[in-house]
Amino acid sequence: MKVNKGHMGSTIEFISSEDKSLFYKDFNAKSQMLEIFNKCNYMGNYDTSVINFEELIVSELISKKIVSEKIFNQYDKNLENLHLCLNDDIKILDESEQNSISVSFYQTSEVIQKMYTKFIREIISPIFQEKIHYQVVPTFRFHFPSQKGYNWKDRYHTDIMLGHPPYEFNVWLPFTKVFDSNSMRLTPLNDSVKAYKMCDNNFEILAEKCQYDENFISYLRSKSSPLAMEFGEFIIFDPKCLHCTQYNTTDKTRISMDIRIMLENNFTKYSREYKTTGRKKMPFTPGHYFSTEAL
Ligand SMILES: O=C(O)CCC(=O)C(=O)O
Ligand SMILES: [Fe+2]
Repeated sequence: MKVNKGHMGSTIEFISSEDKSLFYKDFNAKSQMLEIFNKCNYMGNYDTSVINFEELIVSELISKKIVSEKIFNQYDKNLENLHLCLNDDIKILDESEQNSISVSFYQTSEVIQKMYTKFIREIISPIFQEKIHYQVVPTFRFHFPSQKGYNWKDRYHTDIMLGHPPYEFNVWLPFTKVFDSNSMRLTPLNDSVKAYKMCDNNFEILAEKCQYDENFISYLRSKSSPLAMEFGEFIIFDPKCLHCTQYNTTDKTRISMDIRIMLENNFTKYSREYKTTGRKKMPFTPGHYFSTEAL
């Protein structure tokens, strides 16, 4: 029996047929990735001796008492071995594909917050001609091998189906080497658009097909591939590119950060109001989901 799981039921809702058609006006707007970069994703890198998230994450894990320094040292001070230093219960994933460590990183020390804005200001912002607003609270993901609670098919999604404005850019960066199933799978834009068409551009249908339609899942699997990246690299991708976390069958922990950014002038392009679909209904505007300041 199909139950309302994953993105099913938490997809964007329209308050009227007008709202719906305004949404699709935005959804069908020309891709900014193609306009700016002429491709649906852009890979870049930065100097990890200047922007060193790795050492700050280790200190944060120790100060949050998630791991003890002594045990971490025993496993070569290597974040890829983090799963070996932890009890199983804090690795369990919830329905929104997060574990308690990722959730605890919604609040981080000031040094991490400063490093985050430094990364945006010095690495991401110069890529664009306009200033950018950035997601205030970045998502840190700790993705462990054979994680308990992962009892679903890889759930392909676009953040747009969860209420995000189609004008965002997704930015994703690993703090460990990422490969095979410990990484995120990403689908090119043209294949993602084909997948939307197969679902009549309806996100409830998409959410259902992603979990229960074997042909659809194999279509996406054949078109997508896992990001193979190192600490010090980042990728910016079109928000319409379907992507998913995978069941990690490697023997390495993956730690990554995902954020969304918005060009300063893009807020004026919204044809409707965009809010998170969860309980908080947070607007995707400066001073709420996005930073007040533009860097
Ligand atoms: O890192 C992952 O596995 C998923 C990230 C994601 O969904 C995103 O960057 O929007
Ligand atoms: Fe996502």
